[in-house]
Amino acid sequence: MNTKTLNEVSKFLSYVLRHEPQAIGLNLDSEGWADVESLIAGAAKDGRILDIGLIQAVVSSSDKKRFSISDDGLRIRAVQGHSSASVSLQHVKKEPPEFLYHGTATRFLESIRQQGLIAGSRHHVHLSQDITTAITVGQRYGKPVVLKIEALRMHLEGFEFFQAENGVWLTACVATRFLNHN
Ligand code: HQG
Repeated sequence: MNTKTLNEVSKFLSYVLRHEPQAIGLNLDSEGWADVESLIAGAAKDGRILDIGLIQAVVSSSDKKRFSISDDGLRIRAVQGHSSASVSLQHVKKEPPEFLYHGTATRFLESIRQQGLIAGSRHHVHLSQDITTAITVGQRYGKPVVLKIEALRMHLEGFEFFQAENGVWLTACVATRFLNHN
């Protein structure tokens, strides 16, 4: 299976499993799970031919382990990144390391300095444990800049942190007093 096809299907799965399941008449439960058969049927109505082999190939080749398939093989979900209101995934609460990183674009800095980091349309602000990942994330929106977050101090002050199945750190928002330029 070529990389272009895998990337394209991965983007489609991110779209329907994180943001717009109704675009193909799909239902997600509150933990984000969708029936694989319904996903294949919904995609087909949209003119997109998927099969279980292709879906499994996308799941197993995802560099960020974006998706997981249930043990019985019948259901699939995105492990983080949702904006869909019907989903409220119960991520594992965890004590963060001393620092976490957030990659963004320089053009957002002024607003971030005023408001802190906000989740926007997603359910959480996304943070990473390493600077390299943060740079890649920031590059998606322009000239990247990495912010260093005093995660442990936030945690000690009562802010909750979660870690998604794929290692991405999540929190509701980050106030400016916890933010530094790396
Ligand atoms: C910015 C990818 C102005 C924030 C990645 C970001 C991640 C503000 C953008 C995951 C702001 C939101 C999520 C404020 C935050 N003013 N801009 N107050 N607060 N922002 O895509 O974190 O490849 O929703 O810095 O790897 O970039 O899709 O979030 O630039 O884990 O699996 O608003 O998406 O994963 O952008 O990325 P996003 P994100 P996937």
